[in-house]
Amino acid sequence: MSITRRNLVKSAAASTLGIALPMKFALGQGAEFNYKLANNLPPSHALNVRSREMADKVRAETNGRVDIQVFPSSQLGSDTDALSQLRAGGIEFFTLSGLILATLVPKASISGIGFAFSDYPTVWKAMDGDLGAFIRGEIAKSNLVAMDKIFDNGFRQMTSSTKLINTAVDLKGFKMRVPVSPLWTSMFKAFDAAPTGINASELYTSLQTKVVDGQENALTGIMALKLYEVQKYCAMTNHMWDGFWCLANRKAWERLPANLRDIVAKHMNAAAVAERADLAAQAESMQADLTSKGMVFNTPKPEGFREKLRTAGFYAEWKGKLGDEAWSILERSAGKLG
Ligand code: X2X
Repeated sequence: MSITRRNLVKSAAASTLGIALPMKFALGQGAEFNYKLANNLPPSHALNVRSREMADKVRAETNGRVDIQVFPSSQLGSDTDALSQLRAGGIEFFTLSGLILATLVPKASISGIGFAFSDYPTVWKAMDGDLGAFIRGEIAKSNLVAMDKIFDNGFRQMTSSTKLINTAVDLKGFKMRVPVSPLWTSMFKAFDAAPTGINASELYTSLQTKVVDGQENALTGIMALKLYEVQKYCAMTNHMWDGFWCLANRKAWERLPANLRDIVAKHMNAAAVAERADLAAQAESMQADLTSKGMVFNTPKPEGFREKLRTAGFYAEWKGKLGDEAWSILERSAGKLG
């Protein structure tokens, strides 16, 4: 069969509907549980590719009883809105950074402390180990359920439309977008920047209209959100790691019979693990891809940035806020901080 555009369109449509299944199941009709999964990333991001795959597998393995529809790109509302809807039960599943979730679960910030993790093996050991278990315990106190495996968002880099960021001094007064999160705001205040909390849904526009001059995200996010269209420079600061907890509304979760819950959890956790590997594979070419789109990279020395956080009292402040227990779990996982 020759590959025509029409065939391609047809087969793409078929695969998003899960062609292997009877149409009734594929369209979610007749499912006992029609659940929504929201996130803030474009459909092309690995988190969405793996989430759609997860939904197909759940539909297949539950014989169509559980139908999860994935809503990318903040279609159901900004992160702040979607979190409220998740709590109210209007959305059943939501993948969200722990640092944004921290507006509800303060200790979920702990994994984003500046320069805590130096590499991925340390991140996954911590997040799949004691630190992750501690955070999931905190999340559970707020009537949300977090799946065991967190999705990767990546090590974050700083971009700008106006100038290269070489040292912490370059951040002085710099109009920086940060996600709506106490930790993010506090960290960029400690750098002496001028941070503004803006949801991902408004990020591109805020850069385009120069409400802010810069932002920070992992290269995969910069690519997926097309930020290279509105940002010129990228400083490889690796100033923090971030991930997305896959959260469920507790009532919606407990409405699922235990055997179905096990199937959903299994596929959601597998999706997160697969997405981590996708991002790792993409990391090798991402800088070159963004360079070909016109971005200019530099690699600042991290010590000066770290020192700035230390002298601004950032580590002492957050140790106080998060408490000795959380801090010692983090230091046991990641090494001495501050
Ligand atoms: O809002 C962001 O910058 C993003 C997409 O990285 C998060 O969800 C934290």
